[in-house]
Amino acid sequence: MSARLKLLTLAFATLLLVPIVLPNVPLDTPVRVVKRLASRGYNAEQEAVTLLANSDDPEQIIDRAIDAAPDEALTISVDHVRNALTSENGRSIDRSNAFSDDTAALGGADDGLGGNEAPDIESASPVETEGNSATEGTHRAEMPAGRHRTDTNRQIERDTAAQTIDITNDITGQSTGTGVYEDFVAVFRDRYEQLSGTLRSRVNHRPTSAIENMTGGSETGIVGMVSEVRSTKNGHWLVELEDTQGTFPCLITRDDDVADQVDELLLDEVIAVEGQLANDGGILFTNSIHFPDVPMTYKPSTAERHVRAALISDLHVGSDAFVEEAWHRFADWLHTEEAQAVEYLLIGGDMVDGIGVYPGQEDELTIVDIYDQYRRFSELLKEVPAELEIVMIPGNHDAVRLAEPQPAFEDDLRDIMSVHDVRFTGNPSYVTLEGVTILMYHGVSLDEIIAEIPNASYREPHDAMAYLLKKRHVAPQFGDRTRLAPEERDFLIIDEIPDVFHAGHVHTIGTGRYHNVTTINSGCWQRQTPFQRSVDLDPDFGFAPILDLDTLEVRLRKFV
Ligand code: D5M
Ligand code: FE
Ligand code: ZN
Repeated sequence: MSARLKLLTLAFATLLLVPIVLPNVPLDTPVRVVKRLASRGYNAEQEAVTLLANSDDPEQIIDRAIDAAPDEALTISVDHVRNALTSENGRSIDRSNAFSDDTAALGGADDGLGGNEAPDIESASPVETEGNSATEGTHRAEMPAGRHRTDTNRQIERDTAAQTIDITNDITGQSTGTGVYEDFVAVFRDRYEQLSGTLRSRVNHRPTSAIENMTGGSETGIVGMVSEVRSTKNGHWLVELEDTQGTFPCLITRDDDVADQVDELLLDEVIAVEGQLANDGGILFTNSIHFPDVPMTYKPSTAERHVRAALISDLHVGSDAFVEEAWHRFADWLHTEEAQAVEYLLIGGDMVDGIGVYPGQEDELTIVDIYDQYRRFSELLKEVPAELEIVMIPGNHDAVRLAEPQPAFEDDLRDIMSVHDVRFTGNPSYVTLEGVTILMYHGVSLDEIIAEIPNASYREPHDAMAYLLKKRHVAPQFGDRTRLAPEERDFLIIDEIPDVFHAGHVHTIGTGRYHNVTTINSGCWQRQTPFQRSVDLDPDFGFAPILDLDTLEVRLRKFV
């Protein structure tokens, strides 16, 4: 058994199963109806919710509808409610409606969870893992099959008075770029100006135009953007640096310690070098490379009370590989006492699978209309407690512009997704929860980091994220994977040091610390797709990293 697996098993064995004691809440609004249904483990058709909310005694009708619903039903339908309303004893039910829309929506998808028999609450509690590495798939079978039902008539209460959210660096409504050449010049100039700031104070540097006139053999530094990295025929490295004055070649010799850092270099990132000019002055023999980086001494802020945030991403609703059962378990768990301190839910993009994202995608969709995908997503979001503060950024599968920075969802989609108290913001954004600043970024550039930097891997996505912190930019290399929309200023710079960096996109999970900044990649809610199988990408699905805002500890909870 691997060490990782052992840890998981141990965590599972020591999991505390707390009986839920919840106060009774009067029902009057659709939100309360949804909450109550969700706490009993049910989803409901929108029309059914309206009927229930408008009934004389919603509480009793809900109980009747649930009692009468077949065991396999996951969704309370309009018919269930009508039957509950019209039947004298509230027990008559049309069994032909046993299967809900959910079952149909899942189509041929098999999420490995088996049937829909409702187990008791304990056996379906999610596995909790501590530690900082990705998990293997082998323990998945340990979870009993079926829908987790919280069999209670009562709700847990969250005191939401202390919640505070502040959002900054949101491109939404501020986009000015038109994609012309001048815009690219402006955004690269801004990137250089901002990122060279801290580097300038750390090295004794000169502009490239001045270095050209210096005598051979002098010591100097350069702060520049990497415009080219190439190896020489002798196996040394030539790094071309560009500043506002011009470019200058820097040689890194093969056997020098500094050569190890060449592997980390990405085009378009801003670095500083120090070294000695060659005798003819035409090249810099490089002794050291400096990155904008996060200081090792960075002290993260923490919240003043025990409160938690669930950080998730990449649901891919509409995909036949979306793990709907795992989502229901997660939503149910949020209603339990164990999750009482979870007051925030951050969603890092790829809410839906989208349409036309890759060739042949239509064969892997159960919902082919983009609006229907968001409607379904919104139904699923209704299952989480209404008191949660929810923040969402878009990802590359979402219906916003693909180029980064991505603005938040537009009004038509906001209307669909505005359940509970949702805030929509751009990708990337800084989201400060009770003093803890979380940088949310979907993560498309991680594909580039993993492709370019030999030490970065899909297995340790949190370590790949650390390179972005080191470069102080969420998408350093402007290339074919990362599309950039030039704006007046570079919204992709990590100008403020976050306390927590949350990304997704790569569909693997991991958490770590880089110079005291907590890095979290939140995995996904989608089983392996045929494409991922072809490139041997084994996704971690059905996880929710839970972040303690008072200690910055992260626990990975599994719902599959
Ligand atoms: O991306 C999920 C992960 O899979 C991410 O690491 C990119 C990779 N992926 C998925 N489809 C492709 C294609 N067509 N080319 C290259 N890489 C891909 P997601 O954003 O969820 O699709
Ligand atoms: Fe994704
Ligand atoms: Zn993505």
